[in-house]
Amino acid sequence: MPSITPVPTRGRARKLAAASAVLTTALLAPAPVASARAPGRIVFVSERDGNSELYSMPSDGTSLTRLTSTPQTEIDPALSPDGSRIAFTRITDGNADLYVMDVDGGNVRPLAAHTGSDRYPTWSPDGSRIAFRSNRSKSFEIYSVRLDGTGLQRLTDNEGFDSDPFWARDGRIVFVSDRSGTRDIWAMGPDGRNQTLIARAPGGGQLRFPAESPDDSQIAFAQLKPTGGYEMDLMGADGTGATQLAASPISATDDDSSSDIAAKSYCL
Ligand SMILES: [Ca+2]
Ligand SMILES: [Ca+2]
Repeated sequence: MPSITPVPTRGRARKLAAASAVLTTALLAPAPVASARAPGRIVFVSERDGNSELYSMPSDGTSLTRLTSTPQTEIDPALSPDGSRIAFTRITDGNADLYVMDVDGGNVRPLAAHTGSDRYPTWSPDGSRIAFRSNRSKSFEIYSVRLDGTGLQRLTDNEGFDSDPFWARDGRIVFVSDRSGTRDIWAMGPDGRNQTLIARAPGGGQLRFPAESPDDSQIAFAQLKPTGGYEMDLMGADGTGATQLAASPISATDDDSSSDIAAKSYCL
């Protein structure tokens, strides 16, 4: 059982939902690792062809489509809510920028480019904006931008580490922040208002990559241990009832490495 400290913030009753989670890491390449999923289709990262590329396949695995073919590193795929587009990170000469392409890999266009580390795109429920994290200012913060790259907004503003946004279907953005001393799970409105601590990490550990279930009743997340291993956990959206879904002894590295852990989760 993971020792998550819940922070009571919301008392409304929530129904349970069956959930599964997938831990992914480029360290496991060339085996495909799921990174995003829409009904009937999985988009994922694999190094099977020499460097990191994006692929998609139907959920039954009967076919495979290679979406990128570049010498750069493509990671962090995120399907749009309507399944027509994919936002992703491309790392060129060590600089991570964001792009959007059609679901078949065509029509690639830039979304957010800066010398800072721009990563972890996540779509708004209506598909009109994408939130991401960047250290283009003094520290890692969460931003959102329109699909054409205009209308950039900074949603967090503090000295700490804010990253790993997940835009939930109820409009809130769930994310990670260490403003309270450890990397904990927070949530905020789509405009950055009402930033609220959801779950505090146990001593020495770090919580990363939260993802809320479609009915917003549960949050899956990665917990990185002080010993270097990690596990995938699931808890209620109010931070209560944390349970372990999967664990791995693989050591985690810094979040900007292409070989670091990327965890995403999906409700069945
Ligand atoms: Ca590539
Ligand atoms: Ca960049």
